[in-house]
Amino acid sequence: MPKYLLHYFDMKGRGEIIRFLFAAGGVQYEENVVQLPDWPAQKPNHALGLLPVLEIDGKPFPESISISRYLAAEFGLQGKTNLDNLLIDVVVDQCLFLREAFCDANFEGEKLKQDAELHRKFKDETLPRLFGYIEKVISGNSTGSGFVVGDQMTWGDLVLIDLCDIIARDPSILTPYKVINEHRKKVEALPKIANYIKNRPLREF
Ligand SMILES: N[C@@H](CCC(=O)N[C@@H](CS)C(=O)NCC(=O)O)C(=O)O
Repeated sequence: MPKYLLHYFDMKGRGEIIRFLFAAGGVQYEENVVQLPDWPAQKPNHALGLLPVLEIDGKPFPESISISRYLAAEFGLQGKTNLDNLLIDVVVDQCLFLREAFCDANFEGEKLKQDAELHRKFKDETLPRLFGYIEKVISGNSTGSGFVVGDQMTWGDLVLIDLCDIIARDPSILTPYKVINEHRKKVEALPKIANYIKNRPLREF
């Protein structure tokens, strides 16, 4: 097994999906948790000047989703067919779009903001459209497993629960989405995931 070192901030953010993958894979890794005041000194050490970065045997790789897709392949958390992997990628893309839209409506840099119109648009237009689609994907899974694809959890399921955790800051926002709520409960109850969530540091974002 290679030696893994994750560089990310003391927040869930874009690093949490990588932590979820290590938990789901049952694989050990080390973490350099960067505190914000220390970041300006560390930023020039990273080729893109952004985190997360995962070092694999000392070689650094940026980009949270590229890293996640790689770890999913390494840990057996991809789909079983190319078509399943296509559907996972589609769901992951929808989740990324929703994360951006949610952050635009709620954050100004590190600070919280409340843009009422962006918030309304997110809740009443963007979320129903994209979650409506994702609910159809889950309901349409021919195995009836309740996962995004196939009969086992994949990294697509982890990306979705990670997104739900972020947007559930306002818990009522998820109420209309029965299939997604059931999916979230199911994935969060899987032993390795439940154990990770129970023991992870308390981080709001
Ligand atoms: N597409 C990149 C985006 C990375 C990114 O925007 N990272 C932010 C934190 S979530 C960052 O490093 N910000 C610090 C900075 O801009 O100096 C990914 O998904 O990994």
